[in-house]
Amino acid sequence: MRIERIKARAVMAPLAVPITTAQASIPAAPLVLVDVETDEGVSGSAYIFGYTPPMLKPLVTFLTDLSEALVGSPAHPADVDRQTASQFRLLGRQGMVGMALAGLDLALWDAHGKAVGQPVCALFGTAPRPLPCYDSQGLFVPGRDERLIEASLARGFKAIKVKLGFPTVAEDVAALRVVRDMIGPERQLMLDYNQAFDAPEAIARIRVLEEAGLDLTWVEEPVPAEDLAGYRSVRTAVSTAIQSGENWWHPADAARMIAATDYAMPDIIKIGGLSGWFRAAAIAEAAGVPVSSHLFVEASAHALAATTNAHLLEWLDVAGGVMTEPYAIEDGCVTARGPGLGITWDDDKIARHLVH
Ligand code: SMN
Ligand code: MG
Repeated sequence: MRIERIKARAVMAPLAVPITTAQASIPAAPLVLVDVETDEGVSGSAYIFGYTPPMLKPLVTFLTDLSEALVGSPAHPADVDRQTASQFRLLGRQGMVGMALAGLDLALWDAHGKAVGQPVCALFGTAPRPLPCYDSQGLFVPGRDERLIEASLARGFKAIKVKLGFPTVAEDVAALRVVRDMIGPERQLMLDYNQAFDAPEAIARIRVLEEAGLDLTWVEEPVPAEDLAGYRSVRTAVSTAIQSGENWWHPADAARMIAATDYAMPDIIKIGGLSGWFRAAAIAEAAGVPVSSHLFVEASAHALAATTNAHLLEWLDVAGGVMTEPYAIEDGCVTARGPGLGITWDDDKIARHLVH
Protein backbone atom coordinates (compact mmCIF):
# COMPACT_ATOMS: atom_id res chain seq x y z
CA MET A 1 0.00 0.00 0.00
CA ARG A 2 1.49 3.32 -1.09
CA ILE A 3 0.59 6.93 -0.51
CA GLU A 4 -1.05 8.48 -3.55
CA ARG A 5 -2.19 11.81 -2.18
CA ILE A 6 -2.37 13.70 1.12
CA LYS A 7 -5.18 16.18 1.47
CA ALA A 8 -5.37 18.75 4.29
CA ARG A 9 -8.36 21.00 4.91
CA ALA A 10 -8.96 23.59 7.62
CA VAL A 11 -12.34 23.95 9.32
CA MET A 12 -13.77 25.78 12.27
CA ALA A 13 -15.92 22.96 13.61
CA PRO A 14 -18.99 24.02 15.60
CA LEU A 15 -18.92 23.08 19.29
CA ALA A 16 -21.95 22.26 21.43
CA VAL A 17 -20.41 24.37 24.21
CA PRO A 18 -17.42 26.74 23.79
CA ILE A 19 -14.18 25.52 25.39
CA THR A 20 -13.20 28.01 28.08
CA THR A 21 -10.07 28.31 30.19
CA ALA A 22 -8.84 31.23 32.29
CA GLN A 23 -6.53 32.12 29.39
CA ALA A 24 -8.73 31.62 26.36
CA SER A 25 -12.18 30.99 25.01
CA ILE A 26 -12.50 28.67 22.00
CA PRO A 27 -15.99 29.19 20.51
CA ALA A 28 -15.42 26.78 17.60
CA ALA A 29 -12.77 24.09 17.13
CA PRO A 30 -9.92 24.98 14.74
CA LEU A 31 -9.24 21.65 13.04
CA VAL A 32 -7.12 20.42 10.17
CA LEU A 33 -8.69 17.38 8.52
CA VAL A 34 -6.11 14.99 7.10
CA ASP A 35 -6.98 12.47 4.39
CA VAL A 36 -4.41 10.06 2.99
CA GLU A 37 -5.35 8.35 -0.26
CA THR A 38 -3.56 5.12 -1.15
CA ASP A 39 -2.99 3.19 -4.36
CA GLU A 40 -5.17 0.36 -3.02
CA GLY A 41 -8.31 2.48 -3.00
CA VAL A 42 -8.61 2.79 0.77
CA SER A 43 -7.99 6.15 2.31
CA GLY A 44 -7.33 7.12 5.90
CA SER A 45 -8.73 10.09 7.83
CA ALA A 46 -7.84 11.91 11.02
CA TYR A 47 -7.77 15.45 12.36
CA ILE A 48 -5.45 17.79 14.20
CA PHE A 49 -6.74 20.23 16.83
CA GLY A 50 -4.98 23.53 16.11
CA TYR A 51 -5.93 25.25 19.41
CA THR A 52 -6.03 28.68 17.74
CA PRO A 53 -7.15 29.77 14.21
CA PRO A 54 -3.76 31.20 13.08
CA MET A 55 -2.39 27.62 13.26
CA LEU A 56 -4.74 26.39 10.52
CA LYS A 57 -3.27 27.75 7.28
CA PRO A 58 0.36 27.03 8.24
CA LEU A 59 -0.58 23.42 9.09
CA VAL A 60 -2.43 22.96 5.79
CA THR A 61 0.46 24.47 3.81
CA PHE A 62 3.02 22.42 5.71
CA LEU A 63 1.15 19.14 5.18
CA THR A 64 0.58 19.93 1.51
CA ASP A 65 4.25 20.72 0.89
CA LEU A 66 5.39 17.75 2.99
CA SER A 67 3.19 15.39 1.00
CA GLU A 68 5.15 15.96 -2.23
CA ALA A 69 8.06 13.93 -0.85
CA LEU A 70 5.75 11.21 0.49
CA VAL A 71 3.76 10.42 -2.65
CA GLY A 72 4.76 6.93 -3.75
CA SER A 73 6.16 6.04 -0.30
CA PRO A 74 4.83 3.03 1.64
CA ALA A 75 1.63 4.00 3.49
CA HIS A 76 2.94 2.53 6.74
CA PRO A 77 3.28 4.63 9.91
CA ALA A 78 6.75 3.31 10.79
CA ASP A 79 8.08 3.88 7.26
CA VAL A 80 6.78 7.45 7.16
CA ASP A 81 8.23 7.97 10.64
CA ARG A 82 11.66 6.80 9.47
CA GLN A 83 11.56 8.93 6.35
CA THR A 84 10.51 12.09 8.16
CA ALA A 85 12.70 11.52 11.23
CA SER A 86 15.84 12.21 9.24
CA GLN A 87 14.19 15.06 7.33
CA PHE A 88 13.40 16.88 10.59
CA ARG A 89 16.39 15.79 12.67
CA LEU A 90 18.04 19.22 12.56
CA LEU A 91 14.87 21.28 13.05
CA GLY A 92 13.30 19.04 15.69
CA ARG A 93 9.71 17.82 15.73
CA GLN A 94 8.04 19.74 18.53
CA GLY A 95 5.22 22.09 17.59
CA MET A 96 3.68 22.24 14.14
CA VAL A 97 5.97 19.59 12.63
CA GLY A 98 5.02 17.04 15.28
CA MET A 99 1.33 17.89 15.04
CA ALA A 100 1.32 17.43 11.26
CA LEU A 101 3.26 14.17 11.43
CA ALA A 102 0.98 12.80 14.16
CA GLY A 103 -2.10 13.65 12.09
CA LEU A 104 -0.52 11.69 9.27
CA ASP A 105 0.26 8.77 11.63
CA LEU A 106 -3.38 8.60 12.75
CA ALA A 107 -4.67 8.78 9.17
CA LEU A 108 -2.29 5.98 8.11
CA TRP A 109 -3.47 3.74 10.97
CA ASP A 110 -7.05 4.54 9.96
CA ALA A 111 -6.24 3.39 6.41
CA HIS A 112 -4.72 0.16 7.73
CA GLY A 113 -7.82 -0.59 9.80
CA LYS A 114 -10.05 0.08 6.81
CA ALA A 115 -7.85 -2.04 4.54
CA VAL A 116 -8.60 -5.11 6.68
CA GLY A 117 -12.14 -4.06 7.62
CA GLN A 118 -11.27 -3.84 11.31
CA PRO A 119 -11.38 -1.17 14.01
CA VAL A 120 -7.90 0.26 14.57
CA CYS A 121 -7.77 -1.12 18.14
CA ALA A 122 -7.88 -4.64 16.64
CA LEU A 123 -4.53 -3.89 14.97
CA PHE A 124 -3.21 -3.33 18.50
CA GLY A 125 -4.64 -6.58 19.82
CA THR A 126 -8.07 -5.86 21.22
CA ALA A 127 -11.75 -5.60 20.39
CA PRO A 128 -13.54 -2.32 21.17
CA ARG A 129 -14.86 -2.14 24.74
CA PRO A 130 -16.83 0.46 26.71
CA LEU A 131 -14.35 2.87 28.29
CA PRO A 132 -15.35 4.87 31.36
CA CYS A 133 -15.14 8.54 30.52
CA TYR A 134 -15.56 11.92 32.16
CA ASP A 135 -17.22 15.06 30.93
CA SER A 136 -14.57 17.71 30.39
CA GLN A 137 -16.04 21.11 31.08
CA GLY A 138 -14.55 24.59 30.85
CA LEU A 139 -14.37 27.32 33.47
CA PHE A 140 -16.97 26.86 36.14
CA VAL A 141 -18.46 30.11 37.46
CA PRO A 142 -21.10 29.68 40.20
CA GLY A 143 -24.41 31.33 39.33
CA ARG A 144 -23.62 30.99 35.61
CA ASP A 145 -22.62 27.43 34.81
CA GLU A 146 -24.82 25.17 36.95
CA ARG A 147 -26.87 24.25 33.86
CA LEU A 148 -23.75 22.72 32.32
CA ILE A 149 -23.30 20.43 35.31
CA GLU A 150 -26.99 19.53 35.14
CA ALA A 151 -26.54 18.67 31.46
CA SER A 152 -23.61 16.35 32.31
CA LEU A 153 -25.68 14.57 34.93
CA ALA A 154 -28.61 14.23 32.53
CA ARG A 155 -26.27 12.57 30.00
CA GLY A 156 -25.22 9.98 32.55
CA PHE A 157 -21.63 11.01 33.27
CA LYS A 158 -20.16 9.52 36.43
CA ALA A 159 -17.18 11.86 36.44
CA ILE A 160 -16.79 15.56 35.66
CA LYS A 161 -13.78 17.84 35.27
CA VAL A 162 -13.90 21.62 35.56
CA LYS A 163 -11.35 24.36 35.06
CA LEU A 164 -10.94 27.28 37.41
CA GLY A 165 -9.27 30.66 37.09
CA PHE A 166 -10.16 32.67 40.15
CA PRO A 167 -7.76 35.09 41.86
CA THR A 168 -8.14 33.34 45.24
CA VAL A 169 -8.32 29.78 46.48
CA ALA A 170 -11.38 30.74 48.57
CA GLU A 171 -13.22 31.31 45.29
CA ASP A 172 -11.91 27.96 43.97
CA VAL A 173 -13.29 26.21 47.05
CA ALA A 174 -16.66 27.96 46.76
CA ALA A 175 -16.98 26.97 43.09
CA LEU A 176 -15.95 23.36 43.68
CA ARG A 177 -18.33 23.12 46.62
CA VAL A 178 -21.23 24.02 44.33
CA VAL A 179 -20.19 21.34 41.83
CA ARG A 180 -19.59 18.69 44.51
CA ASP A 181 -23.01 19.38 46.05
CA MET A 182 -24.65 19.06 42.63
CA ILE A 183 -22.96 15.78 41.65
CA GLY A 184 -23.06 14.10 45.08
CA PRO A 185 -20.33 12.11 46.83
CA GLU A 186 -20.28 9.11 44.48
CA ARG A 187 -19.32 10.76 41.19
CA GLN A 188 -15.73 11.69 40.52
CA LEU A 189 -14.69 15.34 40.39
CA MET A 190 -11.48 16.60 38.80
CA LEU A 191 -9.92 20.05 38.62
CA ASP A 192 -7.77 21.41 35.77
CA TYR A 193 -5.55 24.42 36.60
CA ASN A 194 -4.04 24.56 33.08
CA GLN A 195 -0.48 25.42 34.22
CA ALA A 196 -1.60 28.52 36.13
CA PHE A 197 0.78 28.58 39.09
CA ASP A 198 4.34 28.20 40.29
CA ALA A 199 4.99 25.35 42.71
CA PRO A 200 4.61 27.28 46.02
CA GLU A 201 1.26 28.75 44.94
CA ALA A 202 0.06 25.38 43.62
CA ILE A 203 0.99 23.66 46.89
CA ALA A 204 -0.76 26.32 48.97
CA ARG A 205 -3.94 26.06 46.88
CA ILE A 206 -4.09 22.27 46.80
CA ARG A 207 -3.62 22.08 50.59
CA VAL A 208 -6.64 24.36 51.05
CA LEU A 209 -8.66 22.22 48.63
CA GLU A 210 -7.71 19.14 50.64
CA GLU A 211 -8.80 20.74 53.91
CA ALA A 212 -12.14 21.64 52.32
CA GLY A 213 -12.82 17.90 51.82
CA LEU A 214 -13.81 18.16 48.16
CA ASP A 215 -12.53 14.66 47.36
CA LEU A 216 -10.83 15.50 44.04
CA THR A 217 -9.81 12.53 41.92
CA TRP A 218 -6.97 14.62 40.52
CA VAL A 219 -5.63 18.15 40.15
CA GLU A 220 -4.38 18.65 36.60
CA GLU A 221 -1.41 20.71 35.43
CA PRO A 222 -1.07 22.85 38.56
CA VAL A 223 2.31 24.14 37.27
CA PRO A 224 3.76 24.67 33.75
CA ALA A 225 3.97 21.39 31.82
CA GLU A 226 7.76 21.44 31.41
CA ASP A 227 8.52 22.31 35.08
CA LEU A 228 9.87 18.97 36.25
CA ALA A 229 11.15 20.35 39.56
CA GLY A 230 7.76 22.00 40.13
CA TYR A 231 5.86 18.74 39.60
CA ARG A 232 8.27 16.94 41.91
CA SER A 233 7.79 19.38 44.74
CA VAL A 234 4.00 19.65 44.33
CA ARG A 235 3.70 15.88 44.35
CA THR A 236 5.78 15.53 47.46
CA ALA A 237 3.89 18.25 49.32
CA VAL A 238 0.27 17.23 48.70
CA SER A 239 -1.71 14.01 48.96
CA THR A 240 -4.13 14.74 46.08
CA ALA A 241 -3.21 12.90 42.88
CA ILE A 242 -1.56 15.05 40.20
CA GLN A 243 -2.52 14.62 36.54
CA SER A 244 -0.43 15.85 33.60
CA GLY A 245 0.66 14.89 30.09
CA GLU A 246 -1.47 16.80 27.56
CA ASN A 247 1.55 19.00 26.81
CA TRP A 248 4.16 16.25 26.59
CA TRP A 249 5.85 16.25 23.22
CA HIS A 250 6.58 12.70 22.07
CA PRO A 251 7.48 9.73 24.29
CA ALA A 252 10.72 11.48 25.30
CA ASP A 253 8.74 13.96 27.42
CA ALA A 254 6.82 11.08 28.98
CA ALA A 255 10.12 9.47 29.97
CA ARG A 256 11.34 12.78 31.44
CA MET A 257 8.18 13.61 33.39
CA ILE A 258 6.63 10.25 34.34
CA ALA A 259 8.22 9.96 37.80
CA ALA A 260 6.74 13.35 38.75
CA THR A 261 3.06 12.64 38.09
CA ASP A 262 0.45 10.27 39.55
CA TYR A 263 -1.64 10.08 36.39
CA ALA A 264 -0.79 10.68 32.74
CA MET A 265 -3.00 11.93 29.92
CA PRO A 266 -0.98 12.11 26.70
CA ASP A 267 -2.47 14.10 23.85
CA ILE A 268 -2.53 11.65 20.95
CA ILE A 269 -1.28 14.35 18.57
CA LYS A 270 1.47 15.89 20.72
CA ILE A 271 2.67 12.42 21.81
CA GLY A 272 3.16 11.38 18.17
CA GLY A 273 -0.01 9.66 16.98
CA LEU A 274 -0.95 6.09 17.87
CA SER A 275 2.69 5.10 17.31
CA GLY A 276 3.85 7.60 19.94
CA TRP A 277 0.92 6.82 22.23
CA PHE A 278 1.87 3.17 22.77
CA ARG A 279 5.52 4.02 23.42
CA ALA A 280 4.42 6.57 26.04
CA ALA A 281 1.83 4.18 27.50
CA ALA A 282 4.57 1.58 27.98
CA ILE A 283 6.70 4.14 29.83
CA ALA A 284 3.71 4.95 32.04
CA GLU A 285 2.93 1.30 32.66
CA ALA A 286 6.50 0.59 33.71
CA ALA A 287 6.24 3.49 36.16
CA GLY A 288 2.86 2.31 37.49
CA VAL A 289 1.05 5.38 36.16
CA PRO A 290 -2.53 4.98 34.81
CA VAL A 291 -3.18 6.58 31.41
CA SER A 292 -6.11 8.78 30.41
CA SER A 293 -6.62 10.65 27.14
CA HIS A 294 -6.81 14.27 25.97
CA LEU A 295 -9.38 15.40 23.34
CA PHE A 296 -9.54 13.26 20.12
CA VAL A 297 -12.27 10.97 21.44
CA GLU A 298 -12.20 8.68 18.36
CA ALA A 299 -8.47 7.90 18.17
CA SER A 300 -8.21 7.91 21.98
CA ALA A 301 -11.03 5.35 22.27
CA HIS A 302 -9.01 2.97 20.09
CA ALA A 303 -5.75 3.75 21.88
CA LEU A 304 -7.19 3.33 25.39
CA ALA A 305 -8.97 0.10 24.46
CA ALA A 306 -5.54 -1.42 23.74
CA THR A 307 -3.75 0.30 26.64
CA THR A 308 -3.18 -2.11 29.52
CA ASN A 309 -3.01 0.68 32.12
CA ALA A 310 -6.00 2.63 30.76
CA HIS A 311 -7.77 4.98 33.18
CA LEU A 312 -10.39 7.44 31.87
CA LEU A 313 -11.29 8.80 28.45
CA GLU A 314 -11.72 12.57 28.32
CA TRP A 315 -15.05 13.39 26.71
CA LEU A 316 -14.46 16.63 24.84
CA ASP A 317 -15.80 16.16 21.35
CA VAL A 318 -14.17 18.74 19.07
CA ALA A 319 -14.87 17.13 15.68
CA GLY A 320 -18.39 15.70 16.00
CA GLY A 321 -19.66 18.91 14.33
CA VAL A 322 -18.15 17.83 10.98
CA MET A 323 -19.00 14.12 11.12
CA THR A 324 -22.04 12.19 9.93
CA GLU A 325 -21.93 9.86 12.95
CA PRO A 326 -20.19 11.48 15.88
CA TYR A 327 -19.08 9.23 18.72
CA ALA A 328 -21.57 9.08 21.58
CA ILE A 329 -21.74 8.45 25.33
CA GLU A 330 -23.54 5.37 26.52
CA ASP A 331 -24.02 4.81 30.24
CA GLY A 332 -20.99 6.99 31.04
CA CYS A 333 -18.79 5.13 28.56
CA VAL A 334 -17.43 5.55 25.03
CA THR A 335 -16.79 2.57 22.78
CA ALA A 336 -14.42 2.67 19.81
CA ARG A 337 -15.89 1.69 16.48
CA GLY A 338 -14.56 0.78 13.07
CA PRO A 339 -13.69 0.33 10.43
CA GLY A 340 -10.47 2.20 11.06
CA LEU A 341 -10.94 4.97 13.62
CA GLY A 342 -14.67 5.25 12.84
CA ILE A 343 -14.32 8.82 11.55
CA THR A 344 -16.97 9.71 8.97
CA TRP A 345 -16.69 13.19 7.41
CA ASP A 346 -19.88 15.09 6.66
CA ASP A 347 -19.02 16.87 3.40
CA ASP A 348 -21.88 19.35 3.69
CA LYS A 349 -20.88 20.39 7.18
CA ILE A 350 -17.23 20.58 6.17
CA ALA A 351 -18.15 22.83 3.21
CA ARG A 352 -20.08 25.10 5.56
CA HIS A 353 -17.23 25.46 8.04
CA LEU A 354 -14.26 25.38 5.67
CA VAL A 355 -11.53 27.98 6.20
CA HIS A 356 -10.16 29.17 2.86
C1 SMN B 1 -7.79 21.54 27.22
C2 SMN B 1 -6.80 22.30 26.72
C3 SMN B 1 -6.94 22.88 25.49
C4 SMN B 1 -8.09 22.73 24.76
C5 SMN B 1 -9.08 21.99 25.27
C6 SMN B 1 -8.95 21.39 26.52
C7 SMN B 1 -7.61 20.94 28.58
C8 SMN B 1 -8.13 19.59 28.88
O1 SMN B 1 -6.57 21.32 29.33
O2 SMN B 1 -7.63 19.01 29.80
O3 SMN B 1 -9.03 19.16 28.21
MG1 MG C 1 -6.10 19.86 30.83
